[in-house]
Amino acid sequence: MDSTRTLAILKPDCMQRKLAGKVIDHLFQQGFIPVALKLVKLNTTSAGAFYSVHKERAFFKDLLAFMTESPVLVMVLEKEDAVSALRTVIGATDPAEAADGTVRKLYAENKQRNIIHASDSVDNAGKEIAFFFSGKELINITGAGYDR
Ligand code: 3AN
Repeated sequence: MDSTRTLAILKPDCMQRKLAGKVIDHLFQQGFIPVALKLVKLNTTSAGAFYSVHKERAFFKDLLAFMTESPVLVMVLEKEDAVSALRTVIGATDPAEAADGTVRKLYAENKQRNIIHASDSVDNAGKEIAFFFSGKELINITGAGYDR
């Protein structure tokens, strides 16, 4: 499994509050490089499939309602140890518990409206990337000029 790539989703609250630019800039400044990016309007079926691990949780129905409110920006980000690096940069699920300077501490409102999703394991990153992108959509950034 490729540990240099992870999936991030800028959630409906991030889009509605026009914070996407700020969050993307934050990720760029932390050394993440996008290798794929698209705007997606999830529906109950696709959001339910993406979050199927949570289907027994009390918040599942609310989570689907929230994730289908507005389009989301889905990105594959590349960096060394991308999965754990991005989890650190976004902070805890609950912004009240997130470390200072993390994306969720800076911008999130609560456990549900928490701005950004990031894959929680290398295994899940592979599955989540494949959920949204075909292999052809992932750019090979070696030699793409980002190392200058
Ligand atoms: P994370 O996004 O930090 O990996 P998960 O995987 O535990 O957190 O939860 C998936 C999503 O479900 C969260 N991003 C959040 O939007 C929502 N969620 C998690 N816990 C709660 C909760 N207790 N109440 C409402 N929504 C929740």
